[in-house]
Amino acid sequence: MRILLLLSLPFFTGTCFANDLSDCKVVVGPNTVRYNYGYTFYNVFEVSASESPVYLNRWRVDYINPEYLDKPRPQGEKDFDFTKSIRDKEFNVNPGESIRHLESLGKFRIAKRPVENRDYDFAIKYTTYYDFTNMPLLSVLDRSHTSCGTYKVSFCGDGIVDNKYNEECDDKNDVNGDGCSSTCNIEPK
Ligand SMILES: [Ca+2]
Ligand SMILES: [Ca+2]
Repeated sequence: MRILLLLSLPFFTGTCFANDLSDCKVVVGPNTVRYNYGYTFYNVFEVSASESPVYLNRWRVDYINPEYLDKPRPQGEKDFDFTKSIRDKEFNVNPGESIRHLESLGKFRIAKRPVENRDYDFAIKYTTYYDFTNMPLLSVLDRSHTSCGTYKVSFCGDGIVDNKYNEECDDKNDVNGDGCSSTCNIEPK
């Protein structure tokens, strides 16, 4: 019941997060995603075997370059929520466990093609807040943990032949009739 009450609180707001990866304790990626495809994004929370059990009670998600993501917002303004797995475990992660605890509510469509080559095009930053109510003596430990996923957007016209998405060629343009079509298929000469 206590946890349900905590969840009904408004989202944590007011802290200005850095618009880079400097506050990420863990960075995963860059993973490749495809322009105009839809994806579910999630974060895995791990507690090493040598740590104490962790009780989670709040979270926030921030973005770097959010314009790359067309978010469905299926439940009001919420993009993410705790998963059923972590709810079933009453928001408790035991030592040695790894759990998908935060997940997007629906698929986000990749809505933009990058115009220049960077280390990553967008990032999702997950911060989870610990609840030390049951272990007050441990509350001197770091209360939050930010882990970040970085992503690069692949598309027809980026100059990279991506076999995974059935590209036969990529001549860095979306023009037909020059040997490589606008859908990255080889054209007969
Ligand atoms: Ca390509
Ligand atoms: Ca072409």
